[in-house]
Amino acid sequence: MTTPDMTLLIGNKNLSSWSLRPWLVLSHYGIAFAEDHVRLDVPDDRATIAARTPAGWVPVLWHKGDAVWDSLGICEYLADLYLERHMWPEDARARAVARSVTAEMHSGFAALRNEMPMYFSEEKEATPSEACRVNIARIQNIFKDCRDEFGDGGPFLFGAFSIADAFYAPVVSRFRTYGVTCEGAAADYCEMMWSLPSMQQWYRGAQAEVLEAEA
Ligand SMILES: N[C@@H](CCC(=O)N[C@@H](CS)C(=O)NCC(=O)O)C(=O)O
Repeated sequence: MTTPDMTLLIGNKNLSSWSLRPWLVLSHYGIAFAEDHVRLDVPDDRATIAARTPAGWVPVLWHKGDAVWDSLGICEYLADLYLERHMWPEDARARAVARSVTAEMHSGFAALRNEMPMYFSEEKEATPSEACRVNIARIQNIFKDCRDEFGDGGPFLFGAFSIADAFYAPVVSRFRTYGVTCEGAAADYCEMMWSLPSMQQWYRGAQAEVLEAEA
């Protein structure tokens, strides 16, 4: 077996929502890569993270000796590198909306992030503020609108899997963890995403980390 020329440095699978995004893109498309880890819940690893990452956070992709960082920077890099995989939708209008909702997730939803941090394999409780409820409603509308308008041809937001799905994957987990109920197309989308083999693989990794920490 040849060693993959890509290594993705990620944080804890249970906690690192930013790490999940490029990991899911690589895994879903079956691209060979090695995984390397830092622990976000171990204070000593702060120095490791600072020493091993250009911007002081994970994820970072190492490809042929060069670093690419930030979840969106990495996914864009992969989309360029593997043009034939169509990681963004082929249709120009769908692609524009996919980029818009991905950017919206990358730069927004602060209340949701703060009040419902990702715990991929655990059940948690939260009492969402008004701002958080607005975030949740907006995301549910994104799921419904994308499925309604662009969902022909597959079960994902834009039919076929795209980078947009990877960016919303942590929210699918948060909705589950915190018992946020969705209806109709949004509920179907969340169920489908949760049952994806790559999401379940990440889940098993997250579960193993939690069990190890408890042991
Ligand atoms: N905008 C960055 C955010 C990355 C980020 O915040 N990563 C967190 C883990 S999920 C991190 O590395 N934190 C470093 C630390 O806690 O010391 C991205 O999209 O990759």
